[in-house]
Amino acid sequence: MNQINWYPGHMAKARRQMEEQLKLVDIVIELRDARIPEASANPILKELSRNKPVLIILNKSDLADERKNLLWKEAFEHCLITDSVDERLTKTVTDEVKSILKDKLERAKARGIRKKVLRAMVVGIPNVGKSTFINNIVKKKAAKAENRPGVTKALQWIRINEDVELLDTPGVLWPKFDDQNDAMLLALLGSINDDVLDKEGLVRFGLSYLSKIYPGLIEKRYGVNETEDHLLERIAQQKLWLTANGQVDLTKAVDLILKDIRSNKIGRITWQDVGE
Ligand SMILES: Nc1nc2c(ncn2[C@@H]2O[C@H](COP(=O)(O)OP(=O)(O)OP(=O)(O)O)[C@@H](O)[C@H]2O)c(=O)[nH]1
Ligand SMILES: [Mg+2]
Repeated sequence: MNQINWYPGHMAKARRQMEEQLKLVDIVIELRDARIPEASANPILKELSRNKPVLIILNKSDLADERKNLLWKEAFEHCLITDSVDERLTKTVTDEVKSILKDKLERAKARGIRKKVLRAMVVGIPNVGKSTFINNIVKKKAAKAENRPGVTKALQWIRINEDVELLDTPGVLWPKFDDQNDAMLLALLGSINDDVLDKEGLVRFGLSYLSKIYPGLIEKRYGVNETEDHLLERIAQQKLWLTANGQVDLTKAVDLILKDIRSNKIGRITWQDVGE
């Protein structure tokens, strides 16, 4: 499979702007995809936010393995498990932010400084759910959100209440993936523009992982034993995804399986384990 890379111009620009805005913020809220908590950690963001407290949000937890969500939460100092239908999000997030910043706020108060608004920068890879998360917190459609990477193109401040402001940022990746396995996972779950991907390679990679880690799920969804060779071809045959002249239609199979994987039709799956 070819090397995966996707670093369009708006991301480099966003990175520079985020660096500037960082001076103004008290805390960084980093959204990760709960299905790939390590691969969705952006090394650029790590570097940018090194002097700020970071609250990690394991988002899209509704699509991830419930048991593994809890294991992952324990792996981080400050972490919340969320999804886009979480109704208590506003309170949970504001409480957590205030608790993380408690000492800082008390020190400021002791020096006679009354901090008016707390500012948080919301960051994360493309399509992880940053804009949806913010809309959910402010309980209105303040930021544009869509199911494809690269929707947010510019930085935007959004006020939650008199205490807290959030900065929505464009999803950014980094110029080069050192770990191609991470790149495959990001691509598989929709954080990289499909136009630059070898989708068939991705689906084979996905099926191979599923057959090892979640035996049974493939059989349940497609009626094919997961230990078989040529799984992709077997699934297409079993589901009768055929071309006009009766051959298995691999293009169709690839598209349908990729869609199933991204929308958790196969099951709740976490693609990385703690300490891997
Ligand atoms: N199942 C599920 N879908 C979610 C969740 N959060 C967001 N989504 C969906 O994920 C897609 C991307 O959401 P956005 O909020 O646009 O993501 P973003 O991080 O702002 O994306 P960029 O601006 O492109 O970086 C949308 O279709 C959302 O409905 C979640 O917790 N669970
Ligand atoms: Mg967005």
